[in-house]
Amino acid sequence: MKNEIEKIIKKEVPVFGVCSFERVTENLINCRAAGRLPDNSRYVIVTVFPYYLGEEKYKGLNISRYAVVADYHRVVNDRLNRAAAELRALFPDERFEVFADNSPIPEVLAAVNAGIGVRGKNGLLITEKYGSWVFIGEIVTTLDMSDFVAEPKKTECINCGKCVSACPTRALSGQGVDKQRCLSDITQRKGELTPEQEELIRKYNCAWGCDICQNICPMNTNAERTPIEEFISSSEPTARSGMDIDGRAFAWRGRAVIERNIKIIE
Ligand code: B12
Repeated sequence: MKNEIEKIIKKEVPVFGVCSFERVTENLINCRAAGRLPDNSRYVIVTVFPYYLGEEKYKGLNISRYAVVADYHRVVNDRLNRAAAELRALFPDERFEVFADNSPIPEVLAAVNAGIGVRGKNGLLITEKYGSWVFIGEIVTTLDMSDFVAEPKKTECINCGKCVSACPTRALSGQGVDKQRCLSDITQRKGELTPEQEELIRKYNCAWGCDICQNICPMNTNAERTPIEEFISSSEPTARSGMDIDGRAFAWRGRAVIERNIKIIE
């Protein structure tokens, strides 16, 4: 049965691991999606979707790399929903709930506990093969998956501190991210920005998100390119005024925010 489960998941996603639900219960994120958590959740099947495309695909870049590819919320949900449907057919008495980003699961913590990678000082998951250029999604289940659980060998990065020093807003302390300071968060805020915030967006030429702490990371140097077809076939490194935002990672925030930022950098 273990092989069959593995085959179903691997058909949709190149890397996965399993951590017990207990490992994340103390840190669950309070959100609406938490209502979908099964009462007797036992395991989290944590999956990662690489998105690095190779440097040549980032010419003219004015958004962060994760927003260059098709909206990962759709890609991850579509693929994991397919896997969950097959798992439900195999185990009709068990529950399989799919989450990605908009999730009560602290995804980096779950991925580290599932042995998929280490946590960087920038708070992000860093995998051996794809670096930190990965999205995380998960299937929470009531199925006994104890056979899949393996203790992580390593949980923390090489600790060089380059991300902490490179962050222009000093959002990184080494313990995690200060959301209020993080430039990625600033680019996503609604309404008017302060002149200092506008200057940051202009200086780093980023209309959406921020990759400074990942670009500097030595553990990202040899990251492999994504094998995910939906990401390879749909990349667009430049955001322009009046563009079609449907299917892009910033669409959920509405047109006004991305248009405001484009105006700042143009
Ligand atoms: C809210 C959010 C943001 C906010 C706030 C970030 C934050 N960490 O608070 C903002 C808008 C700033 C943001 C920015 C980004 N985000 Co974001 N974000 C999230 C989201 C939705 C929730 C994060 C959260 O609130 N976690 C809970 C808090 C309490 O976690 P924490 O502060 O890290 O605290 C934990 C640690 O301190 C940990 N801890 C302490 N010591 C140790 C030691 C070890 C060894 C371990 C394992 C843990 C640990 O315990 C705490 C509880 O888990 C997650 C998706 C999810 N559901 O997890 C995506 C997510 C973390 N984001 C993601 C991405 C891609 C980004 C950006 C790179 C996007 C960009 N290019 O602009 C940036 C990166 C900025 C950065 N350095 O974090 C990815 C990360 C993928 C990866 N490789 O790790 C996620 C997982 C989404 C996804 N599904 O792929 N994000």
